[in-house]
Amino acid sequence: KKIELIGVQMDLGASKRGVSMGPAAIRYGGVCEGIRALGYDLTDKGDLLCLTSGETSEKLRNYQQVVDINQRLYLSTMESLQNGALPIILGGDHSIAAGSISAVSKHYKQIGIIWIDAHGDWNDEFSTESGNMHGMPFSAVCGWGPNLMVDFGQGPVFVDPKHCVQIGGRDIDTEERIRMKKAGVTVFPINVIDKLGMSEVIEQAINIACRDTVGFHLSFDIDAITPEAAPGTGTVVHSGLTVREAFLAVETISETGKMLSMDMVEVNPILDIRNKTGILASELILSALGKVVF
Ligand code: DIR
Ligand code: MN
Ligand code: MN
Ligand code: MN
Repeated sequence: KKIELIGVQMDLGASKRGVSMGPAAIRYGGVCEGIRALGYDLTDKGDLLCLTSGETSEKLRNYQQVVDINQRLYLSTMESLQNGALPIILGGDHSIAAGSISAVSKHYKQIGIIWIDAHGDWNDEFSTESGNMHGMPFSAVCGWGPNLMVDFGQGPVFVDPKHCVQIGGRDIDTEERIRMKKAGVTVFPINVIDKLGMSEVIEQAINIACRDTVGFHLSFDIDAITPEAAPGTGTVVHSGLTVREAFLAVETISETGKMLSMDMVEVNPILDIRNKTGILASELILSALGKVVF
C-alpha cells in the first residue's frame, strides 16, 4: 500500500505564528521512518509554502493566502489519490483541511469525516469571533461557508453533515454551536467522552462516518489532547483528551481499514517542550496507520 506525505507550511489561518514549522517537527518525531517500518511504500512529497503577502479582511483574515494554499493542496492531494496512495497531510494550521478534504470528497464522492479537535471549526464569516480561518474548514467542506473556502475553483463535492462527527469539543463558539446543530453534525464533546468512554464514542463515530460512505477522512487537531501532554499548539483548552484516549481512538480507526486520508495539524514547535507534541503527533499518525502496541 502506498502512502504520500504532504507537508504544508501554513500558519496564516491562526493568530499565533509557528505552526508552519509543524511538518518539520512531525518529521523529526520520526514519522517517515515509522511509516516505512510498517511496510508501506512511502513518498514524502515535501512541503507546500504559503504566499508571503495577500489580501485580508476583518472576518476572513489572510483569505488570499488561505485560498491559494488550499488550491495547491487540493491539487497535490488529488494527484496522490489518483496515484492510488493514501494521503497524509502535515500542517500547518487547520485552514488547510479545506484543500485536503475537498480533494478526498471529490475523488470518492461519498465520504464521512471524523474531526478530533477541542474546537468545532464550524464558523463562517458571520459566526466567527476571531476572523481566523482555521476555525472554518469543517463548515466549508460541508458547503456551509465561508464561500471562498467552500469553492476556491475546484468545484466542490460537499460532505453530508450526517456522515460527520466531531470528537473532543470543549470550546465551541455560541453561533458556531447553533450552526452545527442546524447542520446535523454529530458531536461527542469532552463530557460525553467522560460518561461513555472513548471506546464507545469512537465505535459510534466510526459507524456514523462509514454508513453509506466509501470510508472516511480523519482530521486530527493536536489541541484535542490535554495541554499537559500536548503543549505545542496555539489555542490550548484545559482538560482535553488523555494521551491514551487519543491512541485508543486512532488504533480503533486503523482496525476498520476505512480511513481514506488524514490530516495532522496545529503542531507549533515554538510553543513546544523538546518536540514533545511533534513526537506525539508522529506516533498518533503511525497508530492510525496500523502500528500496534503488541
Ligand atoms: C475559534 C478557535 N473557534 C475560532 N478555533 C480553533 O477562531 O474560530 N480551531 N482554534 O482549531
Ligand atoms: Mn481545528
Ligand atoms: Mn482546535
Ligand atoms: Mn449519504
